[in-house]
Amino acid sequence: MTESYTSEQIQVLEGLEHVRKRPGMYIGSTGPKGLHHLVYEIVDNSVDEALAGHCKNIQISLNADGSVTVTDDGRGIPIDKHPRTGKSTLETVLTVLGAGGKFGGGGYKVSGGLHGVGAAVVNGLSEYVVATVWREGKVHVQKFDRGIPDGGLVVTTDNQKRRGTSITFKPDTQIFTSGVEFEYETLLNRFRELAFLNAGVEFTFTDLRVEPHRVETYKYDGGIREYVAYMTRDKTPLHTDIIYMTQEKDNVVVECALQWSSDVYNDNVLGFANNIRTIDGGTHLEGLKAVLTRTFNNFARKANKIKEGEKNFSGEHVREGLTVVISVKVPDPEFEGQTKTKLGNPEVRGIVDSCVSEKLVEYLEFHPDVLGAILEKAMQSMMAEDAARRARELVRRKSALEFSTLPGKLADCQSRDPEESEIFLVEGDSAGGSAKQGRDRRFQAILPLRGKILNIERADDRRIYGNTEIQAMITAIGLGLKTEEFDASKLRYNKTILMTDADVDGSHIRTLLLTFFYRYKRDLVDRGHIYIAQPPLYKITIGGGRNVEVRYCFTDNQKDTIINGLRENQKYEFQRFKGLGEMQADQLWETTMNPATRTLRQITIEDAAEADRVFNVLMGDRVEPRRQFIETYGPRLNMADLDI
Ligand code: 0RA
Repeated sequence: MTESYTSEQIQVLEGLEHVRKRPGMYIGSTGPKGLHHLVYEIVDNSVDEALAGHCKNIQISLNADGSVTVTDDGRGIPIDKHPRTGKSTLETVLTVLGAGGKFGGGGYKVSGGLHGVGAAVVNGLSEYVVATVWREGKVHVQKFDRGIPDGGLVVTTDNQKRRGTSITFKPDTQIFTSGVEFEYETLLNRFRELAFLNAGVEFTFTDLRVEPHRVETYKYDGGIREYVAYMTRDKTPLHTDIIYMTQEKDNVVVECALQWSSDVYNDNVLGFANNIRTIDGGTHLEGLKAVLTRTFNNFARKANKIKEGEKNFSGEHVREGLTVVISVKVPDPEFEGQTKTKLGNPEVRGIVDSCVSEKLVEYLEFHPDVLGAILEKAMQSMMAEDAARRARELVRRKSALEFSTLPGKLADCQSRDPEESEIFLVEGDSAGGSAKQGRDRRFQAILPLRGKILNIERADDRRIYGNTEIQAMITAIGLGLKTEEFDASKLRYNKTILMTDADVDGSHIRTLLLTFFYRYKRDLVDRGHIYIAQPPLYKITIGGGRNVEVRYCFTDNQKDTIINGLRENQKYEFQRFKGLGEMQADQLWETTMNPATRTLRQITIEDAAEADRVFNVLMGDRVEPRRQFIETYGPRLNMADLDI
């Protein structure tokens, strides 16, 4: 093409070079998190278009060649000449850092924290990008090679006259050196969340890498109301309607859905700012908590349920049994904290307070029965607290001693740096033995768990702390008491890895453990410290003598593919692992424990909530959901195993 570079082109090249040199600065890491982040980045642009009211459908597909395609039916990224760069807006958005955030003007960008770095960053970190825009009866296509335009816009007529944008990108293996494999479940969870948060927008997610292709579609016309309904679907409601409000004030949109359940004794508060889950809280949650506490105390005083001289409800009393989703959209969000998941904008506190207050008071005045039921629950919570405190104090004095020493059966690692250390929770002594032999003792600890883990729901605090298995976990991991706030600096390992057999019993134990973590220290799950090890199901030994080749399979599909791919008459031996205990130490290391070769599944809060739900359904008092569950999934769980 041309001879010399313009200053704009030089800036573009320098920008992309910096992105490729320091990807962590833009996407956090080049590990799986950063890799998945690329998809969110592109999807967020389409979500912005949906928030602006121009797009209803977003399709995401994982393609067979490892690329991802995100297609929407919005207005299409403009292809006219951009005033600053002299290139099309499309090319500008894909090559100029920070250009994406500016286009469109107004509206709410889903940008914040690590998000919002824009399509140019994804382009810079991709082996190739193909951008397609359908607009004004034409199809416009442009390709990019590691961020650099590979030719100009190619324009053809579009007989279908469709509208929209499609971006295909293939993450660059030169950048993502630890792997470029997307995990369907991880992405699916995020798309479900986005579907709940953006009422009426349909997300279709297809995996073209597997046969048969997998497709899931999410669309919730009820938005966060359906989110709350989904989370409380197996609980007993204290009131039938989900209380919902949405209001805009000073350009901040507040949306909130609440429901109390009678058979729940903690709270479940999910906060979002610009579609980002704010696990570290922030001003929107402070505003919400303040208004709830104040409102119910005012009503309780007015109804003389709390009399003069008596103390107020605390926030915890009022929120007992509450499931709430609050989602705010802020024009200029400030995200704070190490993980950028805490909303900082001070003005949001008051805006949430006044928006929620107005509608909540109105709702409660019109629904005195709901008000009465919530006040009654708060009252019981307050009374229960006094009794619980006395029990806890007893336990605390006793446990201070017991908790000070590490459990005897813990095979600890040598490292004292939690950042690099991990602990495997292994069921049974024989598996524990293999794990101890197979591990790298420098940074891997093993805690064998024997017997059935306590059903924490029915147990009071004294029994929890008295259970040796649970006590061992609490002390080894460094969880502290249930009522203490999560303290990351006390954690002894950055990763807690559940290593159970790949069978039904293994999955029972996993459900119990996840439920334990979910209820005892939800922060541990929320902050991504819990993982599940993936042991292989089969070993196939192909050939013999010097040319022997060993393949491990983690799914039936993999096994079938390998066996079907063998040459005729090729000899092979086939072994099915019935449990971890059957594996030799070196096999266990190689397939399941060695960080270089293993696959770990990081547990999300949705996974843990699902475990909690399964647990509730199977153990809870309500017969109907249990019957339905067993009809759907078959009587796979043997209740007798569960020590309840
Ligand atoms: C700004 C203006 C216009 C479209 C978009 C942004 C847009 C961006 C993306 C990114 C992914 N999908 C998108 N869809 C639309 C168009 C303004 C106009 O047509 O007048």
